[in-house]
Amino acid sequence: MTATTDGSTGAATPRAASASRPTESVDRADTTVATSDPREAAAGAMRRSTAYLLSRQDAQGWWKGDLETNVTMDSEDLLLRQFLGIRDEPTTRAAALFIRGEQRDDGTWATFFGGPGELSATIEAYVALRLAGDRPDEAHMAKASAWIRERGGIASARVFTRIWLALFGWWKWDDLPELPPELIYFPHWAPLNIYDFGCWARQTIVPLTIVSAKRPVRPAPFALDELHTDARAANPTKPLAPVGSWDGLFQRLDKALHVYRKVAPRFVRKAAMNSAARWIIERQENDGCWGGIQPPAVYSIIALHLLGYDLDHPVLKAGLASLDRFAVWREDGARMIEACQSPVWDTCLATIALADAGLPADHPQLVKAADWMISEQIVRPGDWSVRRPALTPGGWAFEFHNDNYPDIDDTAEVALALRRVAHPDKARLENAIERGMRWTLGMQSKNGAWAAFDVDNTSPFPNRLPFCDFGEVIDPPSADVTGHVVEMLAVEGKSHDPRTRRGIEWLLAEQEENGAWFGRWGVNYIYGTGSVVPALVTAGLPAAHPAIRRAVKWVESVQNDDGGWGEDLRSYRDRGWVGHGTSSASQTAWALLSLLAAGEGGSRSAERGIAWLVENQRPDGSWDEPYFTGTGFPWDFSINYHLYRQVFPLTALGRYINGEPFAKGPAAHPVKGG
Ligand code: R03
Repeated sequence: MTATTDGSTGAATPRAASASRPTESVDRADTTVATSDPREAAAGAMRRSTAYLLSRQDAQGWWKGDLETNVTMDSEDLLLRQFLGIRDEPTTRAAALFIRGEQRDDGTWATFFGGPGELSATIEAYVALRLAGDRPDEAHMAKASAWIRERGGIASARVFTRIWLALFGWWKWDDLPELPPELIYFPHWAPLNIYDFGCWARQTIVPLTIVSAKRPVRPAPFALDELHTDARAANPTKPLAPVGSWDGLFQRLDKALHVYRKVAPRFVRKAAMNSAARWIIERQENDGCWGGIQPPAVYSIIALHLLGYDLDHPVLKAGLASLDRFAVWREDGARMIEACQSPVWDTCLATIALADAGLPADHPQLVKAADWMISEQIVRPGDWSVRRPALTPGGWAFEFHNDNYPDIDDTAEVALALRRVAHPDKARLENAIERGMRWTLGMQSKNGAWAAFDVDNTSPFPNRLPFCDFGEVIDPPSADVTGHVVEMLAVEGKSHDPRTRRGIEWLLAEQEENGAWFGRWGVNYIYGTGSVVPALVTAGLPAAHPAIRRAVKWVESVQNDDGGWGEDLRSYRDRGWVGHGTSSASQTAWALLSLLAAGEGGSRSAERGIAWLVENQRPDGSWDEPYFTGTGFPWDFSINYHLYRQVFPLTALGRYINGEPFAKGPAAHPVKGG
């Protein structure tokens, strides 16, 4: 279907299109690119990008770009070391170098490139620099502390920040929400049981129940008066919300829990903490980390240490060693902590990109990547099994080590990547894809869509807890993940399976008024739309379908004058930024993926987008991208995936030149100018 519709849409000639839009950058393209033929220029860019990406593969077959987030990671790392009594000078110096380098001119720290100063990040960074010996009266410190006080001081920071400060007596434990360890006893059908939380929140909350029960306070290495404001002036005791309201109910629940803490039978508490500890230890991964992400790892280490595990205990030793592997050392000696590592995700995306670029399916580097991905398939049950006890395992996780939490997004993309490789052991590859697909089908939520990690993780209660004031705490289905799954199912010949159809129906119902789809794990509507349009077309929706037409119209309507696309993180807060922002390589590529899948590869809009990629490529075949285009939690936590800027442009260039990967028949749009 792709091929037939393309014939007609590709008919608009570039000349005619450019005549109607006189201001565009045709001239610039002609002067900066070695050739005046846009297709030849694109092919050259594709070749350079292919060579660059091939050169970045690890000998074991994987790719991994840095996963850059913000200085809370580095600050908390120093606070953890301080708490455990293992903070050393070289580590402190290297972390402080990184943190100082991230400070903005106004004295604050942001949580993404170009973003506004953020209170909790600024407080954590300030405290970390004080640990490193920076004095409060130094200009950069005074500027930060003045700004913090202006914003209400520590009292106005998020719960996690205040927990870190409570560990040193800089904040009162009693002024934090209660997290009772008895939570571990709630059965999986009870409201607010740990399986009602998204897996990342669950893994974080269980150790924090122990910390919150123990309320440890280590001697503060210095006072922090400069970050406190008159608490009552800044935060006058707010009246509780009305009794009948949900907020009112949960506020009173928290008050009740503060009372319960004082009367809880000691043996119950102790047993609950031991159960929580067992739960944690059972979930430690082979490399010593927890869930492959920073928060569960640091809080699990603290919690177990508080229960008497000393730092030489194998569990803690491995845990601490795993944290060291989250450190990226930069050339200037600065040390950056990754929140998480993305090798599986990067490897499947790189494989897809290289296949799109026309690398032969049996290329040794693709076979090597496939081998590595197959070896990463998870064949044991995980926390997802609580809701799907009968489902056979077979998913992939995002990280090197996270066997307990495979995710549906990675599983769909790995299956799509494996499908592109001609592996000498065909049966092994087919078996891996088949298992991954079965697992994915089993993880469909009851609304017909797919979430990242769990099934039907949509309880309204977790979000109501006063504790939950940062990020997302549940894992409901999203359009971007569902798009990836539908594409994978379609490629595997399941377009007409009723389960795929339900996913498609859900996607069609989920399309926004403007024609776009929301981006839960990437910024933002450009990402969501770039996932859904190729999926729907691969599943057989004609490019002329009204939903596809509306999406194309939207994508074209938000193209920047320079030919690229960008969408600012503020789009998560402010409708005015939806689809708008400085052009970036990954977002330009996502917009192009929508257009190309919709048969618009011959359009003037697509051509200008391709020209943007060509013009902005560096001589070594790579792109630069300061903008954070990955989403951990909309607005609250953003990610700059350092490989996004390479893999997505290569996929877009490849599909522009070679056509859609799964289109039947000839290249998806006719070669022009020939
Ligand atoms: C892109 C698609 C694949 N995708 C997986 C993406 C994983 C992204 C990294 C996850 O890293 C995390 C960082 C976190 N921070 N804080 C939390 C957290 C979770 C994951 C967090 C927030 C609230 C609670 C608990 C933890 Br409650 C920094 C599907």
